[in-house]
Amino acid sequence: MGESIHLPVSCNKDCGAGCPLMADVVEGRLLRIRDNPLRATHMKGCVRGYQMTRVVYHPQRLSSPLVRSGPRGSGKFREVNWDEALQIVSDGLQRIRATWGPESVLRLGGSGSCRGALHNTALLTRRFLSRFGGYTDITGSYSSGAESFVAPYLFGPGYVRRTGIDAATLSHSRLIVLWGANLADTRFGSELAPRILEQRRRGVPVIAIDPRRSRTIEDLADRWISVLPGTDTALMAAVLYVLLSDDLVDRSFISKCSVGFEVLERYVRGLDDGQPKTPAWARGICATPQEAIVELARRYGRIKPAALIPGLSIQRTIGGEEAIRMSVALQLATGNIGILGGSSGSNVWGRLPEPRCPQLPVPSLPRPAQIPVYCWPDAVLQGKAGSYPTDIKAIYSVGGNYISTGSDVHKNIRAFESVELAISHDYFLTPTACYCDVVLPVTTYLERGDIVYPNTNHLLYSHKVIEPVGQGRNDYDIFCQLADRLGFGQAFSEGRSAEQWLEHFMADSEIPDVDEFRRIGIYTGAEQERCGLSEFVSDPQAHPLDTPSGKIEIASKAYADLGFTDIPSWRGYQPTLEYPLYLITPHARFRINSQYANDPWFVLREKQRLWMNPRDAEARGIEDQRVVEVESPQGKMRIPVRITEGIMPGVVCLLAGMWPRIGADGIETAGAANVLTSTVPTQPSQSSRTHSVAVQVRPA
Ligand SMILES: Nc1nc2c(c(=O)[nH]1)N[C@H]1C(S)=C(S)[C@@H](COP(=O)(O)OP(=O)(O)OC[C@H]3O[C@@H](n4cnc5c(=O)[nH]c(N)nc54)[C@H](O)[C@@H]3O)O[C@H]1N2
Ligand SMILES: Nc1nc2c(c(=O)[nH]1)N[C@H]1C(S)=C(S)[C@@H](COP(=O)(O)OP(=O)(O)OC[C@H]3O[C@@H](n4cnc5c(=O)[nH]c(N)nc54)[C@H](O)[C@@H]3O)O[C@H]1N2
Ligand SMILES: [Mo]
Repeated sequence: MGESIHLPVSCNKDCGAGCPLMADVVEGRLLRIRDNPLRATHMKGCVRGYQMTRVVYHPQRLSSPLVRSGPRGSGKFREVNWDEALQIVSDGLQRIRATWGPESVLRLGGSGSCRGALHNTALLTRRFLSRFGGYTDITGSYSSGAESFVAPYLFGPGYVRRTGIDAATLSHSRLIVLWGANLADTRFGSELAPRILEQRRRGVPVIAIDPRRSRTIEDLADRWISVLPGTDTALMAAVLYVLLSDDLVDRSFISKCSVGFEVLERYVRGLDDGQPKTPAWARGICATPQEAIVELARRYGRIKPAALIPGLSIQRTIGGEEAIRMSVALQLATGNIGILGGSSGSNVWGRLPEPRCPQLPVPSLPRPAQIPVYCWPDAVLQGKAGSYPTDIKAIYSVGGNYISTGSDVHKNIRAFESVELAISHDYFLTPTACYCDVVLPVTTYLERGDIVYPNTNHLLYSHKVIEPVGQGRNDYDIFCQLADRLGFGQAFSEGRSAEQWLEHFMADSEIPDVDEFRRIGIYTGAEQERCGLSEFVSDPQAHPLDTPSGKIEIASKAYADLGFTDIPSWRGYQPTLEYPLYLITPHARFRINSQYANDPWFVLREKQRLWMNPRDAEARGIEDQRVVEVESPQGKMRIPVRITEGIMPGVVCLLAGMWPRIGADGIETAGAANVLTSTVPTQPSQSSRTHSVAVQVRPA
């Protein structure tokens, strides 16, 4: 037996988890990833972390820099050495800057490595392009664009460090409502699902509201309430109607902590529009049975404290802004904000401050031009003529696979085809990399050290446990080498190696014993039961919010000035006669966005199928496992169907993240959901609406 080492690591991925893991390495080869034995008992990793060995030693992993040798998208590349690749990139960038100005370079990506202090794909690219002289950046997020947009109107700009809960506080909850949250799969921290399961075992009711029977409903919840996608605001309004009629609202809490509730009450009672938002009204919109709405409202109104945890799904819909605002109104009406076991704000991402430890700084100047991420292909294709701030001539994509993960794959491809230069850093030749001119192979998190922020009151240390595979280099080192060639090497690196940056961050952190931190891999902040807004709720006068009123703004004048109602109100999205089915595209258990979609081990565990209710299948003469044609205004797909009662009638489901495979006839056959989705965003946030898609399905 050769030398064997065991070192703490942490996935640097976008499931909000940042799990404390342990890597077992023998003779320089990664053998296994398991939970860090020194973690707190409720922290648990998942299959995507444990199986990372498959990614590290994947037969398709890029081993050398690539330069395109055929048409974009053909997948034809020649291998070149690093010197040549870096020279081509720096010459290309210089030419673009000289001809069109630096802002003609668009930064894309960011989800690849997103929790690290240094090896953070978004921060590194921003820092590099700032030093380059400027660029066009993407703003908002695919994940939570609508939620982040409305939160300041509700809680003030300071919401970022004020709202949110620690998973441990759920041990005080006597009811848990998972509203469009599939935490068994999507996680949002290593502790949330284990904590909910523990409560469930103690007899705490767990209700899940979802158009489909997700794994959360199988494993964590004891009650499934179905709802048509994008109609949660109407369902919530009806819950509020029952709370008001049964006198289950906490009037003194409401007046102490908020403004505008009386305007919302008029809306819910239908005093101005003549339409009370009754369960019968909601059933007509949501297809949720009336009894289920009444039962939900009575349980939520009577059992205290109750944690209502919205998933991000409810806001990736047309009108998703209002679903988030209405979910805050429900938490407020029942007095569940700012109390242990309740919920505090309306997000599953922990937003309370992490322990202090700096990360790679991004210069504030020059300020990049900005485009909403959800509309990036429109900005590329239309430029200034389409009222976007810049004309894009080059794309620099680091840690993203936006041809697959952006909505409207066909449009994304046209956008990449339209630019003069496209560069990608990745460890696979993704569909996006296939449309680039130069692809630079990078390391995975196991091949470099980093500090990871898990979005809880912890910091994690992730060691470099193996040498880079093939010729892979760290994004940081690639940018240093490019910056040297472009003449701003010192400004980019400040003379520090990657290791020296980490030491610099830790020296400036609250971690008392850095050696201990590296050894254990976990630093635990003192308070593990933090509850956002608790100070405010205990004394709103002494601890006002930074909203105009100092309180939670259920009616917001500033929001109304955008051309929408001051209170949350239902504005819906409904399928058409031509495209009569709602399509949802949730996140897959065995993928993280589009990652792992190129490995049969993961793909075979969750075969890509179109979920369809027997009623819809029968109406179309479709049999189980048969190939069907799915069509939206954006594209067509052929895919086998899975007929199941696990999805409600009128709705079909395709898990997100497959890499598109488009035939000569233009039809997609891998089940890549985004050939069907549209880049027309939800407003006013200009954000993602990947759960508001209308399609038709026929036998193929
Ligand atoms: N395993 C895994 N975990 C992940 C990710 C991943 O790809 N894989 N991605 C990570 C990222 S980047 C993000 S942003 C988050 C995403 O987190 P979420 O947005 O919360 O995840 P989704 O899977 O889109 O949706 C959650 C559940 O809501 C249901 N749903 C869909 N539409 C609606 C609706 O209109 N109303 C209601 N009530 N329910 C609806 C879906 O069926 C699903 O079961 O997950 C993170 N975690
Ligand atoms: N239909 C539909 N589409 C969706 C969603 C949906 O729910 N439905 N969800 C949306 C959401 S919430 C999100 S966040 C986006 C995510 O979309 P993306 O940001 O494109 O995320 P990933 O697919 O995870 O792609 C990350 C890429 O980075 C690479 N990578 C990983 N680590 C590193 C690294 O250290 N360095 C470099 N250079 N590369 C690295 C991976 O190999 C992978 O190719 O997708 C969105 N797309
Ligand atoms: Mo996301």
